[in-house]
Amino acid sequence: MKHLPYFCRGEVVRGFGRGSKELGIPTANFSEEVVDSFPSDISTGIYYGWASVANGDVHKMVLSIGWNPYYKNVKKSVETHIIHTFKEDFYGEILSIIIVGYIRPEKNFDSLDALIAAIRGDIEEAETALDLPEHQKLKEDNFFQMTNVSSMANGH
Ligand code: ADP
Ligand code: RBF
Ligand code: MG
Repeated sequence: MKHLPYFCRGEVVRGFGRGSKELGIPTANFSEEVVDSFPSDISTGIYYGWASVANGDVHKMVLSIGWNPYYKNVKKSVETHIIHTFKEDFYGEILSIIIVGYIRPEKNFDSLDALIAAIRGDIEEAETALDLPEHQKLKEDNFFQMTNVSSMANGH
């Protein structure tokens, strides 16, 4: 798929405030500037990859790019669910991600339960795919070692 792997870094901002509460699946939202910096022709939909918060450990993640048809959003969002249990929220921290693979397009659902079931399926698919050797290499990528702004200019 065009644009993959895609490297991205930015601050975690407050989103719509319904991720963890309603779904039990918190999603770290990127700021509008980061969302607008994405290639305009990158497909909306659900992806998997690697994520690190504030220079911490690298974890598996699933990512949603798009308009969340279930909630009829007008503004495009980029939301990362990290497959890891964190002790605390990390609003304001820098989130680094590598988007590795595409799972499916965004869909509308008849119920919240159906949306949650679909996301659970995405997480399973991500868990399996990211165990492949070719994806393990990206987990070790230098991108996760360089976190200050000047190194970003030299890197990806
Ligand atoms: P919001 O609508 O503000 O994005 P969410 O309910 O989606 O709220 O929760 C997202 C927040 O939860 C993140 O910004 C982060 O601070 C926190 N969080 C805790 N654990 C995770 C996780 N595993 N993945 C993503 N965010 C998490
Ligand atoms: N929203 C949708 O409306 N349709 C989807 O198919 C959809 N798939 C998602 C898949 C994943 C892995 C994640 C993390 C989110 C997905 N969402 C989807 C977004 C979800 O609606 C959003 O996280 C909540 O609205 C919280 O902001
Ligand atoms: Mg969120």
